[in-house]
Amino acid sequence: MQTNFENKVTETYERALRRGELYFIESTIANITENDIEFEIRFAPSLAKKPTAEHTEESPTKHKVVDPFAPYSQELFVQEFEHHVILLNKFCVVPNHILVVTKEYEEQSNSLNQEDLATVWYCMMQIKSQNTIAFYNCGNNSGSSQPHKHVQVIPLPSDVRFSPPINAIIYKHQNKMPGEIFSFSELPYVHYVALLDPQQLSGHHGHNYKEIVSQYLTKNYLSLVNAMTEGFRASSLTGSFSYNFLMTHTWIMIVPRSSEKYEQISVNSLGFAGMLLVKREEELEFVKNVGLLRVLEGVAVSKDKDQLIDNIHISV
Ligand code: B4P
Repeated sequence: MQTNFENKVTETYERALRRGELYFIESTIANITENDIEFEIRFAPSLAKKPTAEHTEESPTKHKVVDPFAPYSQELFVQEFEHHVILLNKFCVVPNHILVVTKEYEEQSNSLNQEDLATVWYCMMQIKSQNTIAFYNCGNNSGSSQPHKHVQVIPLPSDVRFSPPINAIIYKHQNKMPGEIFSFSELPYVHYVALLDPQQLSGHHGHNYKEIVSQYLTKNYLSLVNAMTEGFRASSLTGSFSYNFLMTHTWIMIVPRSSEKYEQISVNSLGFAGMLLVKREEELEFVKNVGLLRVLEGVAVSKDKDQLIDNIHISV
């Protein structure tokens, strides 16, 4: 049964689509298997025509970039919270793709805070008819195109066993202690994962539920951020860097980034969920030829020590 929130998302989506205020981008899925994981490559040719930045009409010569989230389109508005608004994604590849946007402008390179995670988790919990994944493209090399802080939540198909595809590896490590940080030998790039404790996330905390759960999520998110920061410090290099953060109902993952693109392929957080998006036939062929893990390794930080140093130099 759909919750009020889910109904509002669906109604707003259908109305905005009907009125031409939102674009559903048609795509096809190709699967490729590497290291026993069946990855998904989404091919969305019409996205290649999407403009990459919006400019103000009054001063086109100055190329002032418009913030699409302030003011946001009322047609895409779903719900307001104390610190956030929930909007529908104007250019979605899957229906009901929502954005959790800060009301006050904040940089997309900032860390997530407890309020961000509380709102994102609320949205994920309210979408009951499908599983969801939340993601945060943090920093210039993360695949983000909008600098106003926003976390995204997309519904996942319920009929696919490993959805998102990266679950194929995560399910092999269900014996890990919740909160323990680990990584997978199958993946060639630096990443940090932790399982979430179902007991901590259950609804048995009474009226303090939101506070307790968001504290728990923040603690786990920050421990991944700290593990990543320590990894960089261990190589005696400092500086801010970009990363992708992923969260499902059962695990969280962080992947430091060295660059936005590998050759022509731009990768955002969903690439590391095992769901890469490509916009041109040549890109699809390129990924199939070079290998998807090679593409991901190319935009992340290779586990290879020498490359780790090189990549960190690029990203600071
Ligand atoms: P960012 O964090 O800045 O970047 P992004 O998700 O990589 O999206 P990008 O804009 O680079 O789009 P792309 O063509 O690569 O997110 C900004 C968000 O704001 C995006 O969701 C964007 O669509 C949205 N937005 C922009 N203008 C808006 C407006 N005026 N009002 C409301 N929302 C606005 O990818 C296109 C879409 O496909 C993205 O949403 C992307 O997240 C999604 N996608 C990528 N891989 C996918 C996959 N495997 N499966 C399903 N969806 C996928």
